[in-house]
Amino acid sequence: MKIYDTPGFPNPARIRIVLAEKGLDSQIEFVKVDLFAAEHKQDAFLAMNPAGTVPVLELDDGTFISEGVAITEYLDNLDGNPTLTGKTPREKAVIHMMQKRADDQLIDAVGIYFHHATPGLGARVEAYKSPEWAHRKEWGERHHEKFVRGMKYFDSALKTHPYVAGDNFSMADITVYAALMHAGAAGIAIPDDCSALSAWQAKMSERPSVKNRSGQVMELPA
Ligand SMILES: N[C@@H](CCC(=O)N[C@@H](CS)C(=O)NCC(=O)O)C(=O)O
Repeated sequence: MKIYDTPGFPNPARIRIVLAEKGLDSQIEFVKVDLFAAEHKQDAFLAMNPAGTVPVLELDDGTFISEGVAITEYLDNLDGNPTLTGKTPREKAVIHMMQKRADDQLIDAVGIYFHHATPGLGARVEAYKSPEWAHRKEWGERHHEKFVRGMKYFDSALKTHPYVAGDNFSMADITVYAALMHAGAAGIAIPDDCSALSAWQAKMSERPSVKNRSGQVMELPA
């Protein structure tokens, strides 16, 4: 199997954490995609993922799978013992519900803020912002507000149970963690009153699948 991704970026980080959780790292060949050079917007990449985003998983039979949830479902079920996406109908439903909230309120929101209200990946990749920059910036700022509301929601959820989807670690935790990682790189901090979210983030940082990613930090153009 191959993963096309960019080390240090938040959505690729989700899958790298999944691979570590499942002990699958050694079965993967990583192919680096240069986001700053807009490699993900070229025809060769768009043929693998028309959305033009990383990560993409390529199976040995040539099938391309994009979208973090789909890739996670595939990798988690390979060994017949899903530990991240739920075993029972109830577990699966709750994990997917929280995952969707984490996507919508956090990781997608911070991404929209980053791409529309900040220089994002730089002029070459973000050229589509022009000439409506002011309008798009407001759109981005609204998603900053949405992201902050999302952090408060997840803080309240984590006040009543240890992990995002309940008593067990799941892909929803990985998504929230990656979203906070992106927020940190974009200059958004966890609000002081979100103590449960901060404590959970500190606990997540100590998890081997997360901790061992040292050196993979999102680097933005100066
Ligand atoms: N919903 C997608 C989101 C992927 C995504 O937005 N990836 C970012 C990197 S963290 C990307 O490729 N951004 C480049 C761009 O939007 O131009 C997923 O789950 O994989």
